[in-house]
Amino acid sequence: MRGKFTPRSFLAPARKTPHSALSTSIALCISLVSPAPAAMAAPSIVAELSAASASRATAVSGDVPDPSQSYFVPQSGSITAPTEGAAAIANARRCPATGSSDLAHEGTQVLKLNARLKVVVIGTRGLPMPGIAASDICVLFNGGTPAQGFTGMGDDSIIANSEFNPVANCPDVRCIPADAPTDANGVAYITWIGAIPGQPGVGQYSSPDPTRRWGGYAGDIPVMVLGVQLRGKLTYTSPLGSYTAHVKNLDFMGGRTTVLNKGEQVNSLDINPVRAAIGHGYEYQMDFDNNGFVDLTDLNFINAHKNHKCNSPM
Ligand SMILES: [Ca+2]
Ligand SMILES: [Ca+2]
Repeated sequence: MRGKFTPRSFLAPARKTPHSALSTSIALCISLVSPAPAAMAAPSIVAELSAASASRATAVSGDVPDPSQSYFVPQSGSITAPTEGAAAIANARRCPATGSSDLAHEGTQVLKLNARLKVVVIGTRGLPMPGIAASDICVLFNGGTPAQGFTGMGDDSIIANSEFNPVANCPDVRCIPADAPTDANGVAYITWIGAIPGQPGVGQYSSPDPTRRWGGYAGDIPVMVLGVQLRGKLTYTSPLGSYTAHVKNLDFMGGRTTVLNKGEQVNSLDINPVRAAIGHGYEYQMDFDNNGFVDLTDLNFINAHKNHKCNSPM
């Protein structure tokens, strides 16, 4: 579909159930490395972490994040004059190889121009919440699919696990944390490729974090702060709920069953649907440059990453 964007474009469907339970004072932000996937769903563990988050929120600011005032926005470019909205989303695209193994493509093709989320945390008293630890601010993955035994409050179609993708040595990712704690204005950044230490919102392209590789596409990845799920805005002036957190991925097919070593790689299963979409119905997740239609530019882009996986190219 050629033409203008609508907010609906940024609310791409996610293959998961609603996270209604998260709107209470809730849960957690689990840093990396899960135990056995199913263990994440154990009620006792969730309850324990929930209490820890709430306690920490109170200790930090005497308040908890208010999801009706807090929000996140897709950005790219500089911190002082950021790009937001559709143009920023165009930079939030990745290959599962992105990391130190694929320097040639970083910054120019994938997760480029400091593609990030800006997170603004306002407490229930209406005041910014400074000093929230980076690890308490998470883009949350379960790590795999329910069919693979992964459950929890994170996204359930992102593939980010070594258990089912051992040959390519794919990392176990559960939380993409903020670059730094919230500042005096309650602002933090989640730079998708990882940030330069001491420079939140500025991508670390020279030595990207190899533990941030993942496969699969999801249109609505939970963004959690101290256990509270926030909603997104397309730009800072847009209404709450006008954007859902997502990163387009050249690997969007495969790896969601229990068959080993099928995930987090770009091959014909991903490329053929892009070719087939040209001239047909619009497929948002295949519109890698986010210009409103799928064409040869998108096909050439994915073709250039054929056979890339977590550990290749080296
Ligand atoms: Ca794939
Ligand atoms: Ca396109």
